[in-house]
Formats: sequence, structure tokens, C-alpha cells
Amino acid sequence: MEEEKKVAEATSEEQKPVEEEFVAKDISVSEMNENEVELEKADASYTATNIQVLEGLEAVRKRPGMYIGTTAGPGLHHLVWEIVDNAIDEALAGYCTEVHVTINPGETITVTDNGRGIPVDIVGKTGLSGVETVYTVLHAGGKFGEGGGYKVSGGLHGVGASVVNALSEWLEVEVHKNGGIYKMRFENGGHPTGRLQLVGKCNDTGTIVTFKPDPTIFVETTTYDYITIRDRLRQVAYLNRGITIVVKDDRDEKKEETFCYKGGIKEYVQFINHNKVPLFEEVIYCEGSEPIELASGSVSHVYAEVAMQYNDGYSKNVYSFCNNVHTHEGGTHEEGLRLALTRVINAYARDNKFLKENEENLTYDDICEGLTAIVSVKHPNPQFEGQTKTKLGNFEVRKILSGIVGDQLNRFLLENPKTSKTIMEKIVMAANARLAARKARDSMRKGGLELTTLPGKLADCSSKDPSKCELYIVEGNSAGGSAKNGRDREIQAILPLRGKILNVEKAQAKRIFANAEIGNMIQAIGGGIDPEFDINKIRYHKIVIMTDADVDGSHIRILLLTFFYRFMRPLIEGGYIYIAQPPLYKISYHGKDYYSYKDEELEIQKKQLNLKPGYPFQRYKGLGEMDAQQLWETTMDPARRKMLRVTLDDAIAAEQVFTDLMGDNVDPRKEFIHANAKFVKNLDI
Ligand code: 0RA
Repeated sequence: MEEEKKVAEATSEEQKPVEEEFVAKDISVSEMNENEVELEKADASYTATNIQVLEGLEAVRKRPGMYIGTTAGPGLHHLVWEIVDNAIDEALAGYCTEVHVTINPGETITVTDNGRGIPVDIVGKTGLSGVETVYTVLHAGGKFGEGGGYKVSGGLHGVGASVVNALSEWLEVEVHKNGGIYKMRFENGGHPTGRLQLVGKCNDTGTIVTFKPDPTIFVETTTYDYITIRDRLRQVAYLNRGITIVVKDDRDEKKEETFCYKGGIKEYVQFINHNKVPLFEEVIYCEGSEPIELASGSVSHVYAEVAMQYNDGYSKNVYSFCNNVHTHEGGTHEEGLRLALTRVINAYARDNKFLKENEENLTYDDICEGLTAIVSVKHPNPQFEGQTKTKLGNFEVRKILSGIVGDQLNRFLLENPKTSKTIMEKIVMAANARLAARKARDSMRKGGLELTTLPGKLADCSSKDPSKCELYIVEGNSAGGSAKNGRDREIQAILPLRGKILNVEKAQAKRIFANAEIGNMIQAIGGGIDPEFDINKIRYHKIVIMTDADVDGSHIRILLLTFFYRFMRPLIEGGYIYIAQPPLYKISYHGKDYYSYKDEELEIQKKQLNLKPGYPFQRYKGLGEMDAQQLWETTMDPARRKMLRVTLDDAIAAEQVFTDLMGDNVDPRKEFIHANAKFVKNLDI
């Protein structure tokens, strides 16, 4: 009974009342008769546990990677997730509303919750106090308290607080419970410095954990990243509606942020869509739970919820979670959503004549264009599979999701005919685009465009290493000639374009692929086209658009970008597309040539050379005015050139640009050409 004695001895004069209260409630000898047998058993098991405990913690220290994946930065942060998971579990059990996470000076972490407090009495199985059990017995977590309403437990992380203790230089726990404040400290990888002690009184409940990761384990870094912790905790707050999470950085630059979302994943969807244009205000929300039997024979519940909203873009944004773990690889919950969406949307589309009888079904890809959705499942016994253990495997979840979403989405569609019409029109548009592209590909195949021969107009480079190779798409045959002669033949290929290419935004699919210039580009680049475009097959990792610095040149450039955006989008997403920057001006002075790429540069140049007003300079109207040598020096030489890299930071803005500019309305196009590309980020290479 060593710990009971210690607890009793530890209290000071002023804490006496608490001690008495505590003793009376929990370890009073007079009231303990019926428990005596239990405690004796506990005492015996304590000795046995003690040995096991030390062996367990030592195993964690020997092979930390087995428990937290890595001892680099992510592993260091994993310790935080582990402790936070315990507090979130207490919140999910319905007993905790607030969690505070603080990065302290000295790179220690404090996690505070206002739950019931970790149990302080002796756990029969281990002979240790609840607190000591949680922090020293592997996988004890919160699960030892069977029947305590403790159903869901931290998914991927769920290795338990004892692992954090094992990997800490020291760890302190403070529990507020039954009117008392209890403390315990561990050092050197989980060795208790004494038993749990009653040190004061209080009238709240909760748990406060502070730990310092062991620098002999985390040799790479022991520095915490505020943004990493902040972002993850914000996500946790979105995934668990109503929980308040306060993140604080108490190191040099003090920061504090509070996250609490009454709307949970509904608000998460709005957050993800916040810089997009939603097609309608409301977020479609489905939720439900189903009982399942556990291996132990007891019955528990799977809880599932889905939030969805469409935006006017084209990308699919479906994110899934199980027990607050982002399941990157998807799994049965996402499959259930897919089944329900495909079934319900097709039925509604047919019943309401958005799809005619002879038309084929809408595909899941059609349905997902512009869809932002969050799927979140809480499962008492999750099976994580896949390469990175982020694919949910529990088969029963597929049917649960399919059922919940099926019923509730169907109901939503029936009750909101206006919104349903908006959704249907969006999806039907996606289907039409898909069918048009398929037709185009078929006709292209017939036209023999998928032959692997390279176009005759292409002057290819000699290197076959795509990561080194560059394809210059050059406006006009004469500039093409200069580029061919001026280039670095080893790595630079030249494809001259004759005149304007087709506007793919307006042209019918069959005309697009009948177009020789487009065919040449597809063959030269070598990755095929959407939806079979394969970025791994492209022959050049830099594709450089080189057009004249005039209105026609801008137009050709935007036509090319539109083509890439619609048919080879990964090229833009991956940052493979560049825009060459030929100079605008040349000043010849004392036998030397000075080039300027901007009006301001020209003025600076004039000043630096101390030129008299009226000193002549050349304004380049086109690439064709430069000879091969000049083109190389000013625009193509990797050591000297300036290029713009096309990025898709804001996919929605780009989408807007392409539809506005390449559609039928002429005015925005003109405006754009003058203002230049919004989605082009300046980058000197
Ligand atoms: C099991 C049972 C009880 C509380 C907890 C676990 C608990 C664990 C942690 C870990 C961090 N914070 C926590 N808060 C609570 C309930 C025991 C009782 O009935 O009072």
C-alpha cells in the first residue's frame, strides 16, 4: 500500500481538509474493508507490472520509429498529437469542452483539458494509480476505464501517452479531481520520481500534462513549429464541433489563437471554399450512426458525417477523416460517399429530366467537378491500411456512409429544388465536356495523331533526360529559325507555331484535334491529353512559350495557356510552363548593346549611360527582329534569361480568367491582354 501512504503523507497543514476528504472518499482504511481484497491483488500485480512497465518503456526508447514513425520533426510533433488525442477523446466522451496547448520557452509542451481528470485511484489490473497506468503502460490510453463511456480512441496516433513519456526527458501530470490536486513526475524516459501525490485542493476538474522531449532521442531537432501545431489543432477543432482549442506560443514571439466551430465540418467546407465562389449558400450536411458489435461482444457505434458544397470551379476537393486522422488514401468511407452520390444524383437527374432516357449515367468524376466535401467518421475500432496507413479498411463503413448520405442527400434534393437545379446543371455540364473530349479523342485517334512519331517541324534536342530538356514553342517561322540556330542543341528543342492556334474554349472538340498546331504540340510534349494525360511521360520539364511582346503575342500566349489548362492541366499545376521574356528595347552605345525588358528599365539604362535626350534606341516589335545570337543572349541562355513561371496558386482565379477571356465576351479579353496574366508569378531563372 505504498502509494496510499505517500499520498496521505504528502499533504501539508493547510491542505488537511482536502486530504481528509480524499482519504474519506478513496483510501480511507475504515471504508476499505470490501476493497481490501482488491487492493491486495493490486499490490501483487503492482510488483509484476513494475517490471513489465520498465521493459515496455525501454522498448519504445530503443525503437522509437516503431511507435512514432520518425524521430525527426514529424515525430517530435507526433508527441503533441498523442497527448492532444487523449484530451479530445475525453471531449468526445462528452466530458471536456476546452483544450489548451502551449509551446513553452525551452521547447516543452503543456496540454490542459477540463475533462474529468485521469483516474487517480488504483487500477486493479496494474496495481498502479490510473495516472501512472496511463503514462507507463503501453497502449493503456484511456481504454482501461472500460464502461466509462470511452468508445472512440485516437486513430492513427493511438499509441498512447506512455510513448510520449518514454521519449521525454521529463513529464509532469497534474490532475484536478474529487476536489484535490494530484501530481506525478517522470524522468529519463518515464521513470516515476515518486507515486501520485495529493498536493492541494481545487474545485474544478481536468488534466494538465507538461513534457520535454528527450534531446538524446530527437537528435535532429527539438524545436516546435507553431504553424504546424496551429494548423493541425484548427483542423481538429473543425472535425469536433463545439470543442474550444486554444493554441499558444509562449516562446520569443508570443502568439495565441482560439478555435471553436459550432458548425464543425460544415464550417470546414466553407473555410475550404472561402476563396472560391460557392454555387449556393447552404452546405449540404448528412449525419448518422449505426451500432456495430466489437470483438469483445460489446456493442458500440460508428458515427459518420458528411458536409458538401459546390463552387463554380472544376476541381474535386473531397477530404476524408477517421477518428480525426486525415485518410489521404481514402477507403471505405469515401467509397460509401461515392456510391450514394452516384446513385442519388443519377436517379434525381433522370426523374427530373436533366438526363434523357437514352443518355448514359453521370459519372462520379462529373459529380465531383467543383465539389468540396468532408467525410468524417468516428469508429471504435478503425482498420488503417495502405502504403501510409491512411486508408480506412473497415468494410461495414461503406454501407453505413452510403445509407446515411443516400437518404439525406435525396431528401435535400427534393426539399431544395432550386439548389438541386443548380447542382444538376453543373454536373450535366461536366458530363457534356467529358463526352466532347471523348469524341475529340476518338477522332484524333482516327486521324493518327497518337502515333509516336515526332512532328516534322520540331527541332528536337539531343538529350533524352526530360528533367534537363526544354521545349520552346515559338511564334512565327522566322523567330523559329533564329531560335533553332541560337539554341543550346543539347537541351533546347524548338517548335515553331504558324500563326494563331485555335481557341479551344470556343472551338468544337473535333476541330481542336484536327488542328495541326495542336497536334504538333501534343506529339512533341508526349504525355497525351486529358483525361489520360500522363505527366510521367512528358519529354520536357520546361515548356517555354516564346511570343512577340505585342498584342498578337499576348493573344497567342493566352490561347496556348488555355489549351494547356484544358487538356494538360498537370503541366500548369506542376509548374512546367514558362513564358519567355524577350527584351523590349536595345540601346547601342560605344559598340556595346544594352537590353531592357521593361519601360522603367529603359529609363534607368538611359540614366546610367548618361545619354542625351533623343539618343536613339531600338524598340523590338517582334522576336524576328533579333538574330540567332541576340535571341540566345537575351532570351534563351539559361544563365542570363528571365522567364515567368506559370503557377496555379489560385486555381479559381485562373478558371475565371480562362472562361472570361476565351469565351465570347471580347471586352474582358482586351483588358486582360493589357493588364497581363494575373496567374503568372514573376520568377527569375
Ligand atoms: C478514463 C476514465 C476517466 C477519465 C479519463 C480516462 C481521462 C483521460 C485523460 C487523458 C487526458 N485527459 C483525460 N481526461 C480523462 C473517467 C474517470 C472517472 O469516472 O472519473
